[in-house]
Amino acid sequence: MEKVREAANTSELLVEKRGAVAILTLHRPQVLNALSDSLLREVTSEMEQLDQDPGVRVMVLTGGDKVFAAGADIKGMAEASSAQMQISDRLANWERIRKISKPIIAAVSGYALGGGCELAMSCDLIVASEKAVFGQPEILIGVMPGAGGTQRLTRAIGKYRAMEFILTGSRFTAQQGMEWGLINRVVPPELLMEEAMALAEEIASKPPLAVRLAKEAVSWAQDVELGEGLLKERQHFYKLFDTEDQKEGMRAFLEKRKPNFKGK
Ligand code: DAK
Repeated sequence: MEKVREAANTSELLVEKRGAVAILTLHRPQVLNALSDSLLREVTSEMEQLDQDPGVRVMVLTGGDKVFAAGADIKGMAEASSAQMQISDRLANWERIRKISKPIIAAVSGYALGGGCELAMSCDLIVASEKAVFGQPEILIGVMPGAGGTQRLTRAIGKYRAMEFILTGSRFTAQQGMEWGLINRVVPPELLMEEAMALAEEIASKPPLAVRLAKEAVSWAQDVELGEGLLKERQHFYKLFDTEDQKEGMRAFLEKRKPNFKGK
């Protein structure tokens, strides 16, 4: 296992590599991992670096066992003007996370509220502990979700449920989230990282180019009209026939042996 290192010279984000999986841990315990501009920027930059790192195939984003993130740092924006909010690079960071090509798994325990819930939903899969609590409480402090909450939550759990949570600011559990299609797996708190790692390692064992294009294609399903999505899916499918891993995968099947994928 590679030594834990601190990213970007602060102690607010910890990055560790275990084999082909990189684990990013939010670490601002005194404010329940509230996402300051600088922390969000670090998460984004670190993800971009890991996206370019050939040794990494999957990322796991967590806040540890107590809290995922209680939202954007309210202290940092309480007195901000609309213009200041708009010119901050916050929105750009969210867009950059959306462009990460490797799969990201959120491993959530405790509160995932506001920007914290939005950050979990920016990931590709969500594994949650039984103690995880989700919500978009922005309405309680005079605003509304601004980093994808109204769109991603609605697409995941449906308009009527999302409307209720966003208009009342009430919270829902991991179990509810799983029943509604937002959460992949709910596990006892002590098994959270084990389960997230097992899922990450399973995906990391798959041919990386196919994983990357498949992630992109699934994401289109939320973004584009069906005809366009099907067309783009087919283009990605054809592209994979230019890869060695496609030849290896199909030959291995026919030769009744395990494939050895190289990411080429
Ligand atoms: N920001 C700053 N500090 C926070 C915080 C937050 N979001 N959440 C908690 N803390 C701090 C508390 O102030 C407290 O600090 P001290 O008093 O000890 O100095 C410490 O963390 C422990 O919190 P509590 O004492 O409140 O702990 P409890 O267990 O009693 O309650 C709680 C936990 C999570 C229920 C409560 O802390 C809470 O309601 N927190 C706020 C949750 C919230 O409203 N989240 C949404 C924030 S708004 C943008 C896009 C999106 C956004 C912003 C910009 N752009 C595109 C520009 C996102 C906005 C949001 O997320």
